[in-house]
Amino acid sequence: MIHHTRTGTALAICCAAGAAFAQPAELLTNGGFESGDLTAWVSVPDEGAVTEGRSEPDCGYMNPHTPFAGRYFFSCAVGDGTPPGTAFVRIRQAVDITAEPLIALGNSFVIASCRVSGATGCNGIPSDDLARVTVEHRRDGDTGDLLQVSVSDALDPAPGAWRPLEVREPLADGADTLIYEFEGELDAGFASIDLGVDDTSLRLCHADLNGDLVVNTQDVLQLLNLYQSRDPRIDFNLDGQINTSDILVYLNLWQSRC
Ligand SMILES: [Ca+2]
Ligand SMILES: [Ca+2]
Ligand SMILES: [Ca+2]
Repeated sequence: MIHHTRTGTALAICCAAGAAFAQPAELLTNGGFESGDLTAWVSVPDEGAVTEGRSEPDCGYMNPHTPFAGRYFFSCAVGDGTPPGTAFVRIRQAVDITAEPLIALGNSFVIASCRVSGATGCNGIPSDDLARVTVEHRRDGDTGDLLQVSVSDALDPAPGAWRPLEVREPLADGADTLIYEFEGELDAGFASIDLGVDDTSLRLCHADLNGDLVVNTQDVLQLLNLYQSRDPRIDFNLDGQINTSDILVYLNLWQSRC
């Protein structure tokens, strides 16, 4: 979250022991599924459901059955065997970013992430099925021009373990809508897998000042260069002036690596 922060306030945030640093805004609604239903999400095809963690036998539909966080997660059966399933499942959410601050900075980037788990069928054969996160950058709404697609590496959802899946990409110029999509896909030769997804997240981040998609000390050096020239792009508190307040706001972003 970008705050319109005065120097004194920023100093207090910066220097208070144990104080929380500014965090970028979470753009997804119901990203942890804690409403207990698929509010804000679209499921394609309609083969999955929000599931409450509970104790069940170690094989069968709705494994894994323990959420990564909270009480609820999204679970789906991907398969071509019995009972009939589907070779893929997707959940999608479109996000309007026109009201987000600082997206004109030119070096903003997108982080999309989730936690994924899997479970093998009752035969115990390890699965080699895939999961990935995709973000579409669009202009003129969620059915408008497709500007860019960001895709994570595919992940084998190891049985029982929640594993992170993440994509970082520059925000396409002119994008006003982002479409977050999680996809689980059955690998050829296997009959079925149960996938769990939780802790989904989509954020716009601004701390990568040199545009290499990594936030490290090189970006702080770049900040000092831009500060010396009073570059208007580092007006991080959006007050029309370039001063130490902007440095403090940036350091909060930098601390969160976003
Ligand atoms: Ca959850
Ligand atoms: Ca960087
Ligand atoms: Ca400023």
